[in-house]
Amino acid sequence: MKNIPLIVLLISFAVIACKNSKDDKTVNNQAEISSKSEFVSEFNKDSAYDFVDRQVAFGPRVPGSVAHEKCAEYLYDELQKFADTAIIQKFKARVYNGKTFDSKNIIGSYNLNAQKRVLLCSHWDSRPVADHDPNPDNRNTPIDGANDGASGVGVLLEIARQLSINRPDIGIDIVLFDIEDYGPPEDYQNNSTGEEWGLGAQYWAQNPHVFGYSARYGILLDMVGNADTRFYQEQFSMYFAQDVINKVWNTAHKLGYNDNFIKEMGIPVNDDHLYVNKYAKIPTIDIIHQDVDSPNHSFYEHWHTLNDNMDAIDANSLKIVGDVVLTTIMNER
Ligand code: AHN
Ligand code: ZN
Repeated sequence: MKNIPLIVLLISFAVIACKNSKDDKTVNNQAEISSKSEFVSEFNKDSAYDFVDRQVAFGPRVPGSVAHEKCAEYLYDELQKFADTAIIQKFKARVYNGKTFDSKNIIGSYNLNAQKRVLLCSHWDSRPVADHDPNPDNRNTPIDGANDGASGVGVLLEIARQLSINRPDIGIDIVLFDIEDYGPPEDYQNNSTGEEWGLGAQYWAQNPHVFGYSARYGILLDMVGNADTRFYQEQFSMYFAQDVINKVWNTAHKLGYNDNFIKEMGIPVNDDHLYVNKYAKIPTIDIIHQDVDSPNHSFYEHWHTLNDNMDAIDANSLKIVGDVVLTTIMNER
């Protein structure tokens, strides 16, 4: 008779103990959910499309042109509206044929005093020649660069606008590089070193806008606006910043963008991120469309042709990239 209450007592303790541990777990999970996965992107695809359109409307943003000058003012004004500070970094760039251009990297920053920072970048100039155009008569004509240039900048301007509404916990620097696309034409006969591209990024990476500048990581956007985007894991990004690739592609898959962010190795691309990795030593990835079946260097089909115009831009693609990048940075603490 004496033992029965003891057993009952023990069982009750066990039940209570079990219940408590379950409750604790539930509480912990809820705390985790509310502090971490709460962010839902409100990236607006029409707004992003409009930011692309506005740049293209100036005409080709070729270094030395009036359109280039006017577009620089526009980009600076937009960043000044949305970021805590905006600055223009002026420099002279010498291109492959010996010509020199007054050039401008345009930079918008949030939370200037934050130690933890992320760099977002894209190039804003457009190519002076359509050297890959199917029609030989077009090959000396400057391109709109709706995808090659304006798309990445359009996504970053919409991200800038979003960050002005819903502020990030960390520091963010949006750097729009000038004079990426003044590399030698396809038929250029002289030797080239490969370093004739990405001149704005080369300058910034060796002369950052803030002395001793660093960031945890960087994300470069290049050709992110065509329909049916396919982002493979670009090879220099894998070499320098595999953790960043994993973080971004995992975020994309959580958002359901598995068909656009493909977890397979792409080709290496000599792009702005290479210099940010090499000179600024910031692990930086390149989100860039690659068409592994295309004859046109695996880039998007209208790459360096006159068809790289607004007709080639799909707002849904801008949204996919925008959601992924914005969600990635908003989940940083
Ligand atoms: C080369 O073709 C060597 N680099 C391509 C980088 C680029 C040009 N991205 C856009 N336009
Ligand atoms: Zn280009």
